[in-house]
Formats: sequence, C-alpha cells, structure tokens
Amino acid sequence: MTTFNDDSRPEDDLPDDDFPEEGEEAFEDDTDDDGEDGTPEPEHPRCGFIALVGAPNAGKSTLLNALVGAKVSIVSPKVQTTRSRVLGIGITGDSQLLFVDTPGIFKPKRRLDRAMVAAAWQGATDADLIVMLYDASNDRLDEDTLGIIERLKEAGRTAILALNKVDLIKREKLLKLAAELDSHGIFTRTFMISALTGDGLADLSAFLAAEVPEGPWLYPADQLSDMPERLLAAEVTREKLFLQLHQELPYAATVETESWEEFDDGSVKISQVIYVQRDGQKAIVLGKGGSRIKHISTAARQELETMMDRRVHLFLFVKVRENWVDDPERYRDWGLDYNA
Ligand SMILES: Nc1nc2c(ncn2[C@@H]2O[C@H](COP(=O)(O)OP(=O)(O)OP(=O)(O)O)[C@@H](O)[C@H]2O)c(=O)[nH]1
Ligand SMILES: [Mg+2]
Repeated sequence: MTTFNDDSRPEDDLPDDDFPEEGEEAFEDDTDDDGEDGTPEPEHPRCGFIALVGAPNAGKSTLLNALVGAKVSIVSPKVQTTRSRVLGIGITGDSQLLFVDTPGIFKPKRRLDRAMVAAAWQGATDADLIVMLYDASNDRLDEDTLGIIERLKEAGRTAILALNKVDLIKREKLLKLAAELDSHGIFTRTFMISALTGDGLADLSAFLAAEVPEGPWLYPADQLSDMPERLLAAEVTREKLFLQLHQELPYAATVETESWEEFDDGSVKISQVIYVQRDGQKAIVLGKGGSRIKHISTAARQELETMMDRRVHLFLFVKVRENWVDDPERYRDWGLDYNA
C-alpha cells in the first residue's frame, strides 16, 4: 500500500487532536449557520423530480451543477463520468426543483455498467418531468440518443428537449437538428442551452418551475444535494482521476473515503483509498516519484476546501483490489443495484 499526502503546503502540518494549543492562532469559527440564507417556503409551493437523461458526455452533470448553483455532480470530458444517481436541489420562484442526474445511458458490458444503466432508467421513470440533453455539437444523431428516444416512447413518456453546447455551433444547424429530433414526437418543448456559459438556462428553469406539481418542498430550503459529504468528497477525487488519467484507467479506478476527522480549528482530515485493479495501474496513478498522485491530491484538496469552505488535509492511499468492480458493498455505497 502506498500512502500519499499532498505536501505542497509544507507549513501545513496536520493538527494533533488537541490542536490548536491555547494562545495559538485562532482559526475561523465553523459554527452551524444553516438556514440563515435559506429561502423560506412560499405559501403555494411546488416541488417535483426532474430527471436529466442523455447520452454520455451530453452535459447532464454540468447542467445539474449550473441549475443548482453549486458543484454537486462531477464533470469530465470523458464519457461515463457519473456513476450513480445524484440529486441536486434548486429553487426557482415558488418551486423546489429536484434534479436527478443520471449516468449516461449506453450499452452495458460489465456489471457496473449494467447497474449504471438501470439507475439511469429508474431515475427517469420515477421523475415528474424528464429533460433529455443532446450534445448539439455532434455531427449526427448517435445510437445512444436514438436508444433513449425509443425507450421513452415504449414507456409512453414525453420529455423536454435541451439542445446543449449551443456555444459550439451555428444557429442554422441547430434549427435543423431541433426539427429532426422533434419528428420523433415525444418532445413537448425544445430549449437551446449552454450548460457551460449559462445561455438559455433561466428560460429552462422558469419553464420547469411552472411545470412541477403543486406540493410542499421535500427538502430544507438550503439543502443542495442528498449526497453524504463522505461520498461527495470521494467523487471529487474521482473527478481528478478522470481529468488526469487517460484511456481505460479512470474506469478501472474507484475512490472511497475511509475516514473523516474534524478538528476544533474547523479543519478536517480526510483519508481516501483509490482502488485500482492491477499493479501496473497503481504505478501509473502514482506517477514518477509520486508526481501524478501529488497533482491529483492537490487538485482534489483545493476543490474540497472551496466546496466546504474549510481547511482540508487530504490523505490518499492507492490499493490494488482486482475485484472492486464486483464487490457488492461498492454498489450499496453508490445506491446501485448489484443484480441489475
Ligand atoms: N462547450 C460546452 N461544453 C460543455 C457544455 N456542457 C458540458 N460541456 C462539457 O462536456 C463535457 C461532459 O460534461 P458532463 O457534464 O460530464 O457530461 P455528462 O452528460 O454528465 O456525462 P456522463 O456523466 O459521462 O454521462 C465536459 O467537458 C463539459 O465541460 C456546454 O454547454 N458547452
Ligand atoms: Mg455526468
């Protein structure tokens, strides 16, 4: 086993349990201020689940984060980044919008892929509304998207079409594409958006806010996700693996938060294990003289500090576990069905 702690801040030694000592520098107070900036529930609330479906890489997680206004779901340029169902909570006017980010729907090969596809369909069929994202910069309609349209038809569901990444293409092409997709007869509305620049998102969320059913908000006004902090922290590190590793490696790796220790000074010590399937993969994750893991660790730590607004001591361990991908416990942690 190899331990790694990002040592890019040499002054930043991990505090002992009794840290800080009397008279030492006082750190920012971490008292709970929940609710202070939360929107009060309105007199006539609306609330509903909105599934974001679409081919891998369409921009579902980017859209979820933009609509929630915070990073809740990880994003990378590689396909199949999202592994489980992620709930992001946004408020528009009187409506609480519960966005369900789903793994891109694709042809499953291994057990994990099958479970991811099942989670995506479950998310879609349980939702009040479905938004299908399509990457408008694609040259032509891909098989994954056509497969999703077919299945929605079979299930008798309609959907809202969001043509995403409009920042990348010309308007004439968009209109043609919109007409082509519309001919399938399942889309009730079409929006042209850029999840990255925010273009068109206000119109989309206003529409969704008016469409979700009347009913009380299901989550506190200031809650952004239902994902436990430990899992979100593991996802942040997994995102850095996706961004910094190539080819098959991100798919052969998974991350787990093993321990979480909070200190009186407001900082937190997080220890995580990166599981890979073979020794050779471990060597790649570590990099020459530990250089790769150091970059991964620094990037993850910085993002965790921004997200949690507190100091983070991140310890990464790399372990080989050939069968992590068939371990039922992993599936339980992610909320995936092992037997899907
Ligand atoms: N130019 C541009 N890029 C975008 C836009 N939306 C998303 N992207 C990029 O597209 C890539 C994929 O985005 P994700 O949000 O991870 O896509 P996803 O649909 O969640 O992908 P999976 O989880 O793999 O199914 C990332 O590199 C994003 O930055 C957009 O509106 N414009
Ligand atoms: Mg995603």
